[in-house]
Amino acid sequence: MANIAKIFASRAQGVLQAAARQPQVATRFSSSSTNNWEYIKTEVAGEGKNVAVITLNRPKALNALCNGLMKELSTALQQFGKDKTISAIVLTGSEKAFAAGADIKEMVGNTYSQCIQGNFLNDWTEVARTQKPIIAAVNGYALGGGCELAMMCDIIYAGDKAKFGQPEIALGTIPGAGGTQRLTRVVGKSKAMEMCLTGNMIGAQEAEKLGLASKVVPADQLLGEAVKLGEKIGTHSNLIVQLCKEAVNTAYETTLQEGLKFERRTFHATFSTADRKEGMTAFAEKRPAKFTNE
Ligand code: CO8
Repeated sequence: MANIAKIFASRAQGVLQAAARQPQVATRFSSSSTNNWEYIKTEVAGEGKNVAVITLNRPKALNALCNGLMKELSTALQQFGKDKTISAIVLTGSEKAFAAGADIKEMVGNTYSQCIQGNFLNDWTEVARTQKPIIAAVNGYALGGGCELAMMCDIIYAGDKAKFGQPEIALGTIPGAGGTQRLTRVVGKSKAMEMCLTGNMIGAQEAEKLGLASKVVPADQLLGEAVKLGEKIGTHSNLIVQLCKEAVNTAYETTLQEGLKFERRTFHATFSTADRKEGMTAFAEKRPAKFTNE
């Protein structure tokens, strides 16, 4: 919220100046009915109010991902997923911590049979299931489940003081929500092994160099840049963006040949949409496209 307030303040200093240096971000509270969140905050940002911002809000525990928080996050994602006015979702935390991992104190007494029978982790899959693009805006610590949560998102923007790590090994356990799998696919075996076996953290610049984060920005500009990215994605057809996201994700799930086949068929499928026709017609007529998400 503090970051959003800063963005508001800079807009008030002068619209032209803000346009040149800062993303133009307006916020309003979501019109969804379930807004009595305990562990998160939800807002809608951007000039067109089409970018949802979900802020993890458990500052005293560095946004440790307790069951209650993960349930709320899933609910918010489902609500924004169904909201036709929302084009992209930004997931963020505080300046000190995106999330310092699963809640260790909550997990400490768990037994194997409780994990199995309680379907432990079930509430962690919603981020990866969401059809709309999700941008993780990571300031501070993204550790353990926090790093895994960021990796479930589609794009990671990092504040310049962000720290990523999989420190589960020091707790006598291993990553359980993608740390040994997604991290390895992104940074390769040697670096993933080093991070998972030592628990050592890497900084934002290294994360960018390794392809874990796509951009590093000064911490106080992170949320604005992430919203700006969501707005840029939102200028395109939401329908085609979803198809494109699905095609890129398929690269992680299948062989190259199968992935290329899926991509080709999806490309062909865009020719059944009004937005493909509008996009190409608008180009030929030298005018901006007006997409209808049909
Ligand atoms: N769980 C619970 N509480 C936490 C967590 C956490 N992961 N991280 C921090 N906190 C709490 C601290 O206990 C402390 O609470 P209190 O004030 O009541 O003592 C408060 O947050 C502030 O933390 P610190 O005082 O430790 O702050 P520092 O600035 O000194 O240190 C660190 C910051 C380095 C981030 C430190 O807090 C730390 O090492 N945290 C734990 C990091 C970690 O090990 N994460 C991995 C957790 S295991 C995991 O994520 C497994 C994922 C598996 C899949 C998901 C399953 C659900």
